[in-house]
Amino acid sequence: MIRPQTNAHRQAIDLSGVWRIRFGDGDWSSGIGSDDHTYDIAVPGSWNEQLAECGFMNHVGPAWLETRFFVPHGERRLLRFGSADYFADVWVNGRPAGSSGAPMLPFELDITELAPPGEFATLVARVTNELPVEGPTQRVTRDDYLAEGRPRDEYLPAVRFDFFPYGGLNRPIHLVTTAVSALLRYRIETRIDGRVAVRVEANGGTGIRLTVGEAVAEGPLVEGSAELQVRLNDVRLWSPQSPALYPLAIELIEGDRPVDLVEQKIGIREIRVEGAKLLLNGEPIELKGFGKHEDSPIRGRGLDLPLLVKDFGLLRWIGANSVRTSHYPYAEEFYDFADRHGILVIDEVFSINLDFRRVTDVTLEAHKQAICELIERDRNRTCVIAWSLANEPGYLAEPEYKERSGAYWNALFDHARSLDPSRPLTHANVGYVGTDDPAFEHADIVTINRYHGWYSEPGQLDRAASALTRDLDALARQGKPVFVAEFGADALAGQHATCDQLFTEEYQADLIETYWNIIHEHPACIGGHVWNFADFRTAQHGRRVVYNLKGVFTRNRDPKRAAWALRELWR
Ligand code: BDP
Repeated sequence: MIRPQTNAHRQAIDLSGVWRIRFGDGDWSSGIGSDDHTYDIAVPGSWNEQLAECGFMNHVGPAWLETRFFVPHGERRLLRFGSADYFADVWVNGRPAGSSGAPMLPFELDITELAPPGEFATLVARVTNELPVEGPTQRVTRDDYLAEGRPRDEYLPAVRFDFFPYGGLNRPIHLVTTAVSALLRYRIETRIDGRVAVRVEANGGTGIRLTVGEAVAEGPLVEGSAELQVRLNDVRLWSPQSPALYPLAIELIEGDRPVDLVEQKIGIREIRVEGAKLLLNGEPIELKGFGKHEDSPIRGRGLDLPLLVKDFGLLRWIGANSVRTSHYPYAEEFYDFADRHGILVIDEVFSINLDFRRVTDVTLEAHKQAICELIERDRNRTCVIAWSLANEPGYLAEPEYKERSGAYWNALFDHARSLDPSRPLTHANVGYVGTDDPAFEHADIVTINRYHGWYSEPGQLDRAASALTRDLDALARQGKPVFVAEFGADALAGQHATCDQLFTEEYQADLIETYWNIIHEHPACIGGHVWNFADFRTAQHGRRVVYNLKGVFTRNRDPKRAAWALRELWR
């Protein structure tokens, strides 16, 4: 799948705007009507906060979204969704156009036959934010909570994770036109000696011209694919200090004229694990940064470009060099910023808190599919330095996790490695599972999330520090790099105390500083990510005051005391 773009050969029309929405289980595939049950909805944007006053804040289930668009001329006409949260079926002019794939990832539908050029067409998408029971992130219902005997753990909306299950079309949707002869996909490999190899697949055409910076190569297409290589002279390597990017262009040639073109920017860098070190361009690198969320007031998970500008400015201000896309693939625009700003990304698949009592073969297949689609989307990204295959599986400390997950991880890590042997693999381990997590055996980087000093040893930083050191020492015996992907404390901005007190700005800053000093000094530790960059909305629950307040910035991006402390530590 090619990222939507406009040039002499292809056109991408952004369908963002005000659409109409209707909630419910009926069939509105040929049009949602215009009665009192339809509402305005801005796309991209989640329906929850936008339509809270109409009663849809906590809506989990289907919604029907509709827009009308003008269909320009172009031999092939495609609809390209950045994502649909979490699943969508689409109709154009009342006829089925297709469905989404793995949640939080793009999908493309060929609507050439459904939408004649020179006319308006109607698009209806049935979007649901309901998860399947057997998915890599599993559905939970109120009844499940009760059956599990944990009524105090009930969340509204019901979820197995600690962020809001926003629904809707949260990323841009494009109408793309191309010629019938068109580029279909490409795979870039770079080497720090300046070699850039590209494998291209195309429909039609006779040859490919590859241009990277000043270097050009041409080659024939054989059975729809071609492999080309160029070599850059005096290559400037990409790194957080100097995120040099080269323009890369792939042209599809038919006879002697170009019929398609795709362009992107690419950096030249190498990422490698050696012993307990993570090497970027051959030098050890310490990861300093955050787990984030796609979350902002009113938009929910909807793409918000001003927020991206602000967040990347704040990452620089605070001295961070990396982010994990906790707990799902982010919008492609995020990776554009990361490539340009030199932010290293641990790219996480949408698999959170897998409960192994409910894992089946269907779960494994869906998990593999999600990894496949994630790697397909992001493999050409310079910023992506590792794949995270799951967050906190076995989080209920269910005995089934240790008994049954070995074979699951074996299959999953093998699968990811076969798709991309060039990047390290990891997963984020939960404290309840402990340091003998069966997934560690397969991971290249041993990653942990730890809340000593918060959920355990509350308010006791000395005990928290000893517990963290014990964990790191135990993990270091594996001889692999150890990474702390989450640590942190909630702080209500403006809450203060003179002694160690949960929820105060002082305690959050002190805890983060205590952890950072241990992480920074530990020989096996390659760095840490504070949980979280900013406060974020989560489902209603007795342990949360509207938001998860572990942000070092508020949801509106004002700094808490911890932000200043980190700036001091990191810059
Ligand atoms: C971790 C989860 C993260 C939560 C965090 C917390 O990975 O999603 O938000 O705990 O409790 O276990 O704040």
